[in-house]
Amino acid sequence: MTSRRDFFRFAGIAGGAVAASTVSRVAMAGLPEPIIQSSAQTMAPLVPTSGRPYNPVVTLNGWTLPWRMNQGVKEFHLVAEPVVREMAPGFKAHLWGYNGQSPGPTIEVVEGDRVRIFVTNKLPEHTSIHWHGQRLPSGMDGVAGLTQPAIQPGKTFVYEFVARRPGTFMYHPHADEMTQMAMGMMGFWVTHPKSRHPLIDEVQRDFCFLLNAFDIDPGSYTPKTMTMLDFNLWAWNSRIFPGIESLNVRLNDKVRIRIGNLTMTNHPIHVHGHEFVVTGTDGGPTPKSTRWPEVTTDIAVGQMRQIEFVADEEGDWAFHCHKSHHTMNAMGHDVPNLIGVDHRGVAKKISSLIPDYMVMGERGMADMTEMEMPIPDNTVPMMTGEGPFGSVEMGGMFSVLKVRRDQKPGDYKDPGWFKHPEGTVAHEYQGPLAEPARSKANGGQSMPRVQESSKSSEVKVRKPGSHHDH
Ligand SMILES: [Cu+2]
Repeated sequence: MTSRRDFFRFAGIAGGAVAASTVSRVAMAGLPEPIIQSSAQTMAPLVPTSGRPYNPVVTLNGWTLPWRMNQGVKEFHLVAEPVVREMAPGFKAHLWGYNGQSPGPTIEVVEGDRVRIFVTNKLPEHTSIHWHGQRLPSGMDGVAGLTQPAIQPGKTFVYEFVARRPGTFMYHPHADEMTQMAMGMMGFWVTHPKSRHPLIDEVQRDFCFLLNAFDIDPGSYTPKTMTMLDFNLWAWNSRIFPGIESLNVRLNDKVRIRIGNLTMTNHPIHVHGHEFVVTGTDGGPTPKSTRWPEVTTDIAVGQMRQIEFVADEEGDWAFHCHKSHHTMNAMGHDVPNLIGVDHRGVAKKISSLIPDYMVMGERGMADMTEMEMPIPDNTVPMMTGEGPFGSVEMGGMFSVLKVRRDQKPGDYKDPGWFKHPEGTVAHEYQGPLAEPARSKANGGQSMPRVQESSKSSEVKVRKPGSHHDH
C-alpha cells in the first residue's frame, strides 16, 4: 500500500487506495517482489501498459496481480500465506490465501503470452497450485505427488507455460485440498483473446468473482475445515452481504460476469430485470447456437459460467444465489418452525428464569432483523443490509446490479440508491375497498366426490427440526 508502480495505472475505486507496492531495483534483478493487498475493496481495473493491450476485468471485492515483463515473459509472484480477510464490516476471518487476501489476486494475460509464476509457500504445511482449465505441459499442472513434489513451507517453486487458449480459469491448491480450499485458497485467471474472436464479444463492463463457502461458528475466526455440506457462510470472493460491493454499470452497457464455483454445492445465480446468455464455460466460449436467454444459471461444483447481457433497464436490481439459505449469514440451523405458535405467557415465565431469553420466529424470521438481539463479537447478523426502504433481510451470496443513465463510461464507483421515477414504486393502497365478486363454483374438481368426509380437517405443517443439505 505505498506508491504506484510506474508501469501500472492502479487505483482503488473506493477511497483511492493504491495496491501496488514499490519494486526495488534489487528485487527486479531476482524474483518479482510480491505485491501484497491489504484492502478487501473492489479495485479499479488494472489497465495494461506493457505487453499486448486488452480490456481488463474488475474483480468483485478483489484485485488483479501486477506483473513484470522479463525478456518477453510475464512474471508474477504469488505468496501462499495465512491472511485476515474482512468478510463483511465488523467480521474478520482468519483464512489462508495469496498475497494478503482470500481469494488471491486475479491473473490476467493475453492468449499466446508466455507466463512465469513464482509461488512462495508461507503456510505451515506444503501446498501446490493447479491451473484449472488450462492447456499446459503435464508437469505444470500442479497436482502434488502426481506431477510435481509438493512445495514445502519456506520454498518457492516456478511454473511456466504459454496461455494457449482464451477464456476464464481458476487456480487453487492440489495438495491437502480439502483443508486449503476450505480455508479460502483460490483465485481467478482470465486469458484475453489476442485479436477479435468470433465468439468473444467486446463488452463495456467485465466482472469476475468466485463462489466460496465457509463454516465459521458465530464469535470465532477460523473456518472448520472438515465440514462437507453444512456451511454457514456463503460467500462471493470471501465476502458476504452486506459486505459484497454492488456491480455498477452504465445504461446500455454490454456486461460480462464471470463466476467460478469452488464450493461443495451448486449455486443457481439469478439476476433481476434482465435476461442473459451463457457465453462461456471453463472449456472456452460457447458456440452461438447453444445460447438461449435465461435469468438464472446453475453453476455446478468446479464449474465456471460466463454470462452476458445488455444492461438496458435502469434501477437497482438484486443479483444473488437463488438457494434461499445461501442468502443468509451464520445462524443456528436446528430451529423448528414456530410460525403461528403463540408464545404469550410462555416467554414471560421463561424470562423470569433466564433474563436474556427471547422468542424467535412466531411471525416468520423477519423480526430477526429488527430485534436488538445481542450477537457475539466478530459476527454479522443472519439477515441484514439497510436499503433505501428498510432492511433488505439478506446475507451471504447477494449483491445489487446498479444500472444508471449517468454512470460515466469506465467508472465503476457506487452511484448510491436509484432515484425511481414518480409513480413507479410499489406502495400501500389507500383507496376504497369494494366488496369483491366471488365465484360460486363448487371447487375445481372435474367430478363431484362420492364420499364426503364428516368434518373438515386441517394439516398442520411443521418443518423437521434440522436439515443437513443445502
Ligand atoms: Cu448458492
